[in-house]
Amino acid sequence: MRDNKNFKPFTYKVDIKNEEISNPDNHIIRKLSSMKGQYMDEKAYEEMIKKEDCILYEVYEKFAPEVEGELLQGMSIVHPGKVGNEYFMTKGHFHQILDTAEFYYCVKGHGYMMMENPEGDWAAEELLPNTVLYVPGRWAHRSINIKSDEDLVTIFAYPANAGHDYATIETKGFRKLVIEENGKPEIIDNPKWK
Ligand code: S6P
Ligand code: ZN
Repeated sequence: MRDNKNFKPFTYKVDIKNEEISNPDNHIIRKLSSMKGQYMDEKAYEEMIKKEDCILYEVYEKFAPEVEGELLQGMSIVHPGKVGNEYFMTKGHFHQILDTAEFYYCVKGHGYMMMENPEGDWAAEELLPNTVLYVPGRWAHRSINIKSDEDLVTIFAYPANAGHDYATIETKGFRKLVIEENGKPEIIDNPKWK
């Protein structure tokens, strides 16, 4: 939808227990195979994918016209698990229109949002139920689930015309990674960061 002249107000229900929103317009399922080269331990990745191309995360979207001023919304669900000692996470992206922000509201689980901007700053904010996270424009963002037995579930909203730049992160990676060390999450430098 490129025009919002006939777009009407709407409501939808958020079902936290079943991790669903009512009448989603889209359901994205991202599997291990879509994350090639993104995890630090490539051997662990290859061994895991040989066994099963498992689901890492899912997104339910509510569309809005892709014009300035509208908001695209949805629910993001990162499943628990690790590749080697690195937690399951989203691909992560900059918005194509770099100066566009995003709102996140965590409803379930425990994790981090890893963020960085082209100016060289990075930030990792903890996500727990009822935490609201504001990702300012210019900041790439990736959700990371640090629980071993529960999904990380967030509600998000961002400008519907923002678009996604996945290529920058696919090539460079994030500066920092979140891994498990002695049973606890640790933020480390990404040895492959370019
Ligand atoms: C979109 C927003 C989220 C993510 C989702 C999956 O701008 O940040 O809907 O799309 O969490 O992450 P990714 O990096 O695969 O799009
Ligand atoms: Zn985003």
